[in-house]
Amino acid sequence: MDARMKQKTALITGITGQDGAYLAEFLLKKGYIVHGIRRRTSLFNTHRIDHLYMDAHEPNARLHLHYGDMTDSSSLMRVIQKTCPDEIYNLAAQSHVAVSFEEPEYTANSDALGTLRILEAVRILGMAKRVRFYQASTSELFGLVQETPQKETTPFYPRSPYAAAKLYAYWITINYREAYGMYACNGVLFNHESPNRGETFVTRKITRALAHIKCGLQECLYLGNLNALRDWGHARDYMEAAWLMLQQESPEDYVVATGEQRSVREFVESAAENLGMKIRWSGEGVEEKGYDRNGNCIVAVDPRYFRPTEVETLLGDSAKARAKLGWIPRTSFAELVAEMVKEDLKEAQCEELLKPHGFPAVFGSRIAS
Ligand code: NDP
Ligand code: GDR
Repeated sequence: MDARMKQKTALITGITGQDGAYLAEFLLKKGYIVHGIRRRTSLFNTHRIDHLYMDAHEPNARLHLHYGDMTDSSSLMRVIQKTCPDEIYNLAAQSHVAVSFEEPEYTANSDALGTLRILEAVRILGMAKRVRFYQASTSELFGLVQETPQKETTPFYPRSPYAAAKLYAYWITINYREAYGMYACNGVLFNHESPNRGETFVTRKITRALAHIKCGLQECLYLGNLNALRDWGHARDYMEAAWLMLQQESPEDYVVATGEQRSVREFVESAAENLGMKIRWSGEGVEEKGYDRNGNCIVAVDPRYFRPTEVETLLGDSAKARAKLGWIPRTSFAELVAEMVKEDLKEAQCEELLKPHGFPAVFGSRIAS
């Protein structure tokens, strides 16, 4: 820890998710005491932060977990009161866009009202003037894009129940800033990935499936819209930007993006290349297929993964974050894909060794594909 810095306390909602794990690691390295809210699940959900955890009986333990849920005001109030944080990072959400069409009401409850519950708890507890609040806002707010590239002033046009819920969360954060003088910021983050990415998001689904195909554990990867364009960065880099937003003199909202755009198809090609596989495409639309050197179909379109309303293209302009926060994305697209493929190949190779001995899949679920 920087000796001049008073030891700070942070509370992270969504600490068991991709971003929560990177942020917890980052803050612990900076000397913070880190509290995280986890929800009760029937299976362990802490694998992303296990490496950071020390038994609470250890005198040096600085990571503490508390049960709570974004849909349960009293649990949020209790944890905030007990931990008395300097900074709150609100990362918890039903974060899957496609799933939000299946569970729109739950998504609104956890993502929109959940944000309100945290802000209101801070206000009721009389902490509005001392707590700094970060809201995990999203490029999905731009949806049907009105301007390219998208920046802080670009109008929003949400295209899913998830994005509509996040729009409420975005504005309620600004409202608490203006109404109660809270230090509250929106980080409008474009897609960010890592080997810790959930297995049903497209990048991880691709790297995981191609590694399985390489090891003879799977035959074909089924995807939806191959033409969707995204601005993909690394989660580790983006959590540094989230922290920087809470270290400024005054609270503001920032777009965080790489400024580079690629299609889902290009992501598949790049991942395949890392595995020494060359893909030859043939057909169009729902008939499009990707073949390996031996003529086996290893990628196919399945319309079940199409969304009722799609976000076709996103490309961010993070000039403000670069100028005011001094933030830059450190990881290139090629490095991101290589890191994800490397980790998924390791897992697939383990599974390849275990399978002949009758052991079931040890990493993730087959349903995730
Ligand atoms: P993940 O889906 O990996 O993690 C979501 C986290 O929220 C998990 O810890 C999950 O718990 C928790 N959670 C979900 N519902 C609840 C609930 N009702 N109560 C308490 N906790 C809950 O998402 P990411 O880490 O990728 O994203 C973090 C945040 O950033 C999300 O808000 C997301 O919407 C937003 N975002 C993400 C971007 C990205 O590209 N990754 C881009 C822009 C915004 P559990 O582990 O038990 O499931
Ligand atoms: P997104 O991420 O919707 O941008 O939301 P996702 O990886 O799910 O989709 C990106 C694009 O790929 C297309 N796609 C597929 N997507 C999935 N999941 N599965 C498929 O098989 C598939 N085939 C094609 C999608 O249609 C889409 O266009 C992520 C989440 O992390 C949000 O929480 C976050 O707010 C935004 O990024 C920024």
